[in-house]
Amino acid sequence: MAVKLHHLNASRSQRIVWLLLELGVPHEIVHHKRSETTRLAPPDLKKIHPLGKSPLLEDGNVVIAETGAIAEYLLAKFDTAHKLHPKPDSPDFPRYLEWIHSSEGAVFLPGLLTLYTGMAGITDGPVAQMIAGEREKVAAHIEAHLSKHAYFAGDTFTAADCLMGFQIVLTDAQGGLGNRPATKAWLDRVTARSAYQAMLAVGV
Ligand SMILES: N[C@@H](CCC(=O)N[C@@H](CS)C(=O)NCC(=O)O)C(=O)O
Repeated sequence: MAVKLHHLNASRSQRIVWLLLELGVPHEIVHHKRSETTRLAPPDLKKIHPLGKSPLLEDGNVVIAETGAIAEYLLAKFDTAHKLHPKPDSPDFPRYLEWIHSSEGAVFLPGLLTLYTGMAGITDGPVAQMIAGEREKVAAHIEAHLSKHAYFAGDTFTAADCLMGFQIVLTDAQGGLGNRPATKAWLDRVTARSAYQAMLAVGV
């Protein structure tokens, strides 16, 4: 039976669409649309999971939320050959894990805060400056990493690139990449992948 992904437009669940396409896992996408006024997900998502947020994955009787958890679930079940995630004894594994979790953690937060403070009209003052500082710190950290490694986990493309992709596309769209040649080169490399292009056709 195909897994079912509940996807919200203009959301981080793009990463799971991309990962499903990279893995070649048979899947069904159920599209949900944000409210034009609140930007929240429609209430029917709460019938599937109490938080009503996307992405949400259904696999038979299993319902799983949280992007990182969904990614780990899919990889454990459908990437037994470890094409898209290093084995625990690989030297790339700790770095891979860190980026997988960073993508919803310290790396994600400044972009989210920029979005919310922008919506609230807070564009200068101490809070805006603090957020700009955090964004700069994160962008410099990513640039330093990608100056030394072709991909987030090392020399090969992994699910960590899918998960980090959304942040970097968002940062780029917010004009936050500045002069970051290694990050730009990585972005060009991964967005040229056929699975990324296929994701754009279904998952935006
Ligand atoms: N930590 C969760 C966050 C999920 C989340 O906040 N999803 C957003 C989409 S980017 C959402 O559903 N927002 C609509 C809402 O909260 O109603 C994850 O990693 O999946």
